Amino acid sequence: MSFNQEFDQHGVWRKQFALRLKLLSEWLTDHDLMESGVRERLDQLHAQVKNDKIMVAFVAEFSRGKSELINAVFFAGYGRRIMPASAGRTTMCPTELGYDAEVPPCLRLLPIETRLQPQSLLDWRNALEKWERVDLDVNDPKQLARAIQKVAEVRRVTQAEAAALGFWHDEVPEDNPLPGPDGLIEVPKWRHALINMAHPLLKQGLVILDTPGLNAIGAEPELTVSLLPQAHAVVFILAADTGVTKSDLTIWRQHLAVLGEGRESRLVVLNKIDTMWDALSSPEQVQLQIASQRTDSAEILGLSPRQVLAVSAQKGLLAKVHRDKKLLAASNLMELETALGVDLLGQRRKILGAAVANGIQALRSETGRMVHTRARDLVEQIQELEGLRGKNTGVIKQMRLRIEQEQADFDASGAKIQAVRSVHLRLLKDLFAMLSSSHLKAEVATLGKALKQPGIKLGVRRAYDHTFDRLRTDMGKADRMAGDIQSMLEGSFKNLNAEYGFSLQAPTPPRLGQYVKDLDLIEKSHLQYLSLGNALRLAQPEFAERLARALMSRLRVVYDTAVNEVELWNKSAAAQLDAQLRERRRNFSRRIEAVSRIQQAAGGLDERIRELQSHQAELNQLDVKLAELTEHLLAAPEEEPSDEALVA
Ligand SMILES: Nc1nc2c(ncn2[C@@H]2O[C@H](COP(=O)(O)OP(=O)(O)OP(=O)(O)O)[C@@H](O)[C@H]2O)c(=O)[nH]1
Ligand SMILES: [Mg+2]
Repeated sequence: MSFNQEFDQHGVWRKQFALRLKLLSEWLTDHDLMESGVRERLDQLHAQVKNDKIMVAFVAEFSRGKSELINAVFFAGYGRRIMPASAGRTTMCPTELGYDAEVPPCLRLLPIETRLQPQSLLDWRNALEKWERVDLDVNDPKQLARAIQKVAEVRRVTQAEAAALGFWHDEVPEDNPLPGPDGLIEVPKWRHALINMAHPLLKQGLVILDTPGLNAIGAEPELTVSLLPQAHAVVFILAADTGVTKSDLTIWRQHLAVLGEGRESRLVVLNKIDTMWDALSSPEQVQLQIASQRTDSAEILGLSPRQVLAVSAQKGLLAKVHRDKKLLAASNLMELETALGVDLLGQRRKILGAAVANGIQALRSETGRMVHTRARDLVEQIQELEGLRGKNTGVIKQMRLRIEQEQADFDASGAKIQAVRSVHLRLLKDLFAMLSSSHLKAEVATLGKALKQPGIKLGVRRAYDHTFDRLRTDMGKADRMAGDIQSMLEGSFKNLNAEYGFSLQAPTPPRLGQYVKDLDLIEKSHLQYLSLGNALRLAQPEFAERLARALMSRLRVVYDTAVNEVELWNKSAAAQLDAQLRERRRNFSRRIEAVSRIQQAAGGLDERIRELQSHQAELNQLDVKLAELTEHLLAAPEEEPSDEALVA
């Protein structure tokens, strides 16, 4: 299956999931099952599936064909090049293509001069109105391509300006760009570009990241440090005519080799195989040559030849535009699309599917618990009323008094339940403090100071190691704290269940230990900037400052995610207590009401029992329906009867 098809299917599933979730929530509301914990869970599931983005980044030395490959895979439908692709350096700034329904189609550009200001790229993303904006007409491919051409714009500046912007380093002359005859230096005009357009794949949550040849942007740590590690897949591109050059290898080692150890998938593409199509050689000879380039490249990168896909982006684009099947087959582009579709999307779907299945499981048990509480209350009420058959008014009055006494006792013991809640909150406060941004800031402060010291930064590496060790230790501590809270919840819930016949169950605790792995990954991906080879660059205050900021924003994401997880756990526990209290109170008033009706009318007893029995039958059906609706949520889109049929 091609990437496009696979992605479409993923999109269909997500759309149907949202619809099914909506039906389920309506059904829950109709049947009075929409407690706050349940609502919370539903909202979370909805957001999880709706906001799921898949980022594919294209990375390579300049002119290897990143932009051309993006054109061929994603934009051939426009019948022309959309991303500028030409000889020499073309894409000058990282360019992100995605879709946000809230804004009209447009291209947003962040001027390169913003590098002189302290804000991080993440800060700028939260102030999109400050970016330069160009409206896009997606129905006019020519206008579209012309507008996007802007990502190739450059400015000419003095050497001093170039240095301030991070494009000139006196200490590493071999990396510096060549000045023009007038001594001026060409630098990108923009720091970052965001394209918002309603392309079908982007609409379904695909985000494409085109990058400039990495040598040109090595000075922007935020790309390599925060954007690339966040990508779900990175496509690394080589050119068949050059093989693996020294600079290809540098990029691979510095930016991609480390990524593979994370969750992301990597794909290596040997592009421009058409340059080896030689009329004087037989097709077999050409194939052999391509195969040997593949083997050589794979060997240098330390991969198996299977992991290197040989394609021609340019011929693939041409073939798609002209609907030339033979050329398309020769370009091998579809094989790459399959790899992207199966590996990347398949994996992503599995991860999302598993996360969603967990959420649904929790939802099912939370609502199931409510249904069971009600069922048990009904059984007890029926028994209570059965016991009244043939009894005189005195006994009935007695019973009413007893229920009222029980109710009063229960209200009085509210303090006990309150006590559980307050112990829980107190423990949580410590845990939240451990994960707070002020705590994180304090932990990172020493490292920040080491990075800010002027000149060559001695001791940075040590501060770095220590900081990460401490963060890991603290995260481990937080994990144990969460474990303690969970034990406390389990214990008190058990007591309350025994004492009041509740069916409380401690919710699944957050697994904070898993964030230690994220910390490891962040540590590893920044390490290269602290190497001896980078000491001179690190000596520059702007670079060190940017590095510190990029590091902090990555760490913050980890901590924010952890806090969210703890919050959800807390809310689920609190909501359960609330729900059980409410159900119990409702139960008392129902019992009292039943007895008063019987007191008023002699025949009321049988009638009331029959009423309760029919409630019982309804409740059973409710349970069956609930199982059906939740199971249905996870079903693949094609294997289902129409949704209307299910909400009868
Ligand atoms: N013959 C041939 N040329 C290709 C192929 N793919 C790309 N090119 C050409 O190579 C040149 C560079 O392609 P781009 O897509 O601009 O390369 P890039 O990697 O995006 O380069 P930068 O944006 O500068 O980082 C262009 O002239 C493309 O037309 C291919 O498969 N075969
Ligand atoms: Mg490009």
